Amino acid sequence: HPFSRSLRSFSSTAKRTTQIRRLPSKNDASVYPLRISDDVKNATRSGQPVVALESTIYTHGFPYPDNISLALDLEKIVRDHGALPATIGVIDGVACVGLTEKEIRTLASAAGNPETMKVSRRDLPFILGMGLAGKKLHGGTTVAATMLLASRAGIAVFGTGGLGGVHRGAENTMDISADLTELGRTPVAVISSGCKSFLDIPKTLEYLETQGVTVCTFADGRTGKIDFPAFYTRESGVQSPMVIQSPQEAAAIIRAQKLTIPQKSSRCGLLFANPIPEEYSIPKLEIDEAINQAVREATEQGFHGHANTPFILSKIKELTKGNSIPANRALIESNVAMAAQVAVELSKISI
Ligand code: PSU
Ligand code: MN
Repeated sequence: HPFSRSLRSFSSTAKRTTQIRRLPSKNDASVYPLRISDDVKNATRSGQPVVALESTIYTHGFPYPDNISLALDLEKIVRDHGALPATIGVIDGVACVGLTEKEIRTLASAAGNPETMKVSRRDLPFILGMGLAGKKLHGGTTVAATMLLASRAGIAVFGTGGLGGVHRGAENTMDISADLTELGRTPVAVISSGCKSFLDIPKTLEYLETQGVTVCTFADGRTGKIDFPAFYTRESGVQSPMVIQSPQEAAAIIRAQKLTIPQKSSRCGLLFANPIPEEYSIPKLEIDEAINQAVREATEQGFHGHANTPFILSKIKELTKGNSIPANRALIESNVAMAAQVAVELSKISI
């Protein structure tokens, strides 16, 4: 038929003259930009405990090759506590919930490569869309993007190191991490060591209150006034809005939120702050000095926007001559162990 011939020649011309590939059809599962592992699907369906883990700490936090051993170690900690780990990240333009060991190695090995993206909420459509269009990038997901993907996969608990927050001077720069708005809109419980004091901690807590986010600090037996922790140190000088004593209490709070707001899209995130283990805590004065200098240099050298946090993190590492690394590692391990315990407790009470 002459018409079909002309269509054929039109399409082959189009193919030669443009670089854009045919986008996958909606039923083509092999090129769907989101992949949830079978283990995670089975566990969430049957109510088994699952813990989400982020990957910006591997791509833009811990250096290679320590990041690989950390990533595998965190997964082991979750398993040892009787829960399933789901490390989340973007591999070759596909968002993966439940990375394989090989994929974790690939992503962690891509740390330091300028093409490797730090993926927050705003970056997800870009990196996944570019993947569909043929440019396949790797990316480490931040707390915000990890929460979003965890929630999509039906995971309720997420363990990490430090949370993004309201930056110092935000009244001028408006630099407020998307982690905070994500907590305001996505029902995932995040267990972290609070946030680093290069951020403005009082403003961060104000912002979370406005967003309706429940913020509790684990007091593990301590009584009296408990600070919201500042990552390397247990003291921030800012009192925690609420205090809890155990993973059972955290699980009960998650359960209560679900019972009072049955509709998932109306619920928001919860933040459980787990102070750094006492023996690793760095004196506040010592760490404050390094943090203040890091913030000064970031301002002087013009590192703002999404480049600000990674710059400050690497500067702190340099200024403390690597002394901050064991503390950093210890607190992440402790948070992930706590997250696994919370997930296990939650699985016992949610039928
Ligand atoms: N703070 C830390 N360590 C980190 C991060 C923040 O102490 O690794 C990472 C987390 O992935 C967090 C992200 O979600 O940085 C926040 O970046 P931003 O401030 O650009 O939103
Ligand atoms: Mn920011």
